[in-house]
Amino acid sequence: MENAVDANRRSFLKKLAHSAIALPIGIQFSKSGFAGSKPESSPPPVPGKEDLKIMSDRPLNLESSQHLLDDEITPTERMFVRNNGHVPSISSKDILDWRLVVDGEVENPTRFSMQDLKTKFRTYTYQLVLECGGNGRAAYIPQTPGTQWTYGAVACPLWEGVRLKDVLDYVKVKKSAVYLGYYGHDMHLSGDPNKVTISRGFPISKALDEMTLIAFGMNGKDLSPLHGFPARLVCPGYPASASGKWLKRLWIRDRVHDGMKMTGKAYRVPSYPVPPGSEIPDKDMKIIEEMPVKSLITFPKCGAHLTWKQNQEFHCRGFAWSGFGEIREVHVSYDFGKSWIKGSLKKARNKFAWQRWEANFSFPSKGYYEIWARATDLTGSMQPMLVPGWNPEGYLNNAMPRIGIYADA
Ligand SMILES: Nc1nc2c(c(=O)[nH]1)N[C@H]1C(S)=C(S)[C@@H](COP(=O)(O)O)O[C@H]1N2
Ligand SMILES: [Mo]
Repeated sequence: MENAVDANRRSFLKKLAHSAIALPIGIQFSKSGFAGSKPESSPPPVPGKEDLKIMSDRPLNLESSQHLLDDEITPTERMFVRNNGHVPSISSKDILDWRLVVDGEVENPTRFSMQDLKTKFRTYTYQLVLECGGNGRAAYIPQTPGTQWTYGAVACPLWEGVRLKDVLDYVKVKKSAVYLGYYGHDMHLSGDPNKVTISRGFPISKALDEMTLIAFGMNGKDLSPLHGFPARLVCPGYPASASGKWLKRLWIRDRVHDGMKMTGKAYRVPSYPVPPGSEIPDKDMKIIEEMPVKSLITFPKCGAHLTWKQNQEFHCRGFAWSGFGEIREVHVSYDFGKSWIKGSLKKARNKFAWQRWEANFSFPSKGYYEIWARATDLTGSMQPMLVPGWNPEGYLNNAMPRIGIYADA
């Protein structure tokens, strides 16, 4: 007869079996290392984001997961949330008073109302990937500080807004302009109104790129309060930290912006490979710009049970993207990389949108399989099988995604 200890042990071993695919790359589980305060015993789900995992509640950070990201266009309910401070309370009543200041190295510093943005400039709608620079951080060994994201800090919704370039042309950027820095309305976690939560930016050349937007809409609606209402930057291809939310000011600088979280270890990586766990002198750190090639397996769901028959075709699919442009090919393996099947790949809706990949294959026998996917972009850069170069804050993990499934006879 089985006693309680045996039963416990059995369930422990069962859990371990599930985690076997997870642990080497830290995929499903993350135990510690939250950037913010850990939620105390399962906090209530966040309205409109019920399916997402609460990674911390102060600041509020919500993670999606591979199978939830199966839509071509990510629904707002399934888009991750990453905050560094408190979500400001700006409602549609405040929109008449809201202004966006654009100043610094420009001929005509201007305060734009929402009406100005919408009437002075043409509106564009693009589907653009937004991925947190720390997506996949949970897999780094030794563990690094920050939210322990696994796969789900990425999304590809539709963004509606004006080109930042058109706004900058209007205010006439001076020759001395080097960089753009943003400021938002969110309050520092300490509650001190004089402290800046985050103020990042990007080179002026990226600001003048025709795909960089000041967005006021997402998926056909006004931006939601969590995603930056009334206006945010969308700087595609760069870590999402460049895409400032709840905008209040865009400051054109004559030097590399040195705002909050632009310096030190924040969103910076060593400029040469370093051994795991090392200390890197500040002068050897560089700002992350283009995000590396990456993919997701969005179907089937990790852990799914499928019915196996001889020669039966199985279907799997996902998305692939790269900050360097188009994806060239995606391959899939179910035998730990011994053999690879080339998937089919759709064109992107526009530059910097993710691309759908699909693959069909049959398993040689019933059993448990790990499915891996690997994307290669047009520059020839391919996703590594294992976690790439360690860095102090655990950015840029673009290792191949993996899921485990059961093919049951
Ligand atoms: N004002 C402001 N903008 C911000 C942040 C923030 O904390 N405050 N977080 C940044 C980071 S680190 C990320 S990953 C993205 C997340 O965007 P999302 O919450 O809409 O998914 O917003 C960026 N823009
Ligand atoms: Mo981020």
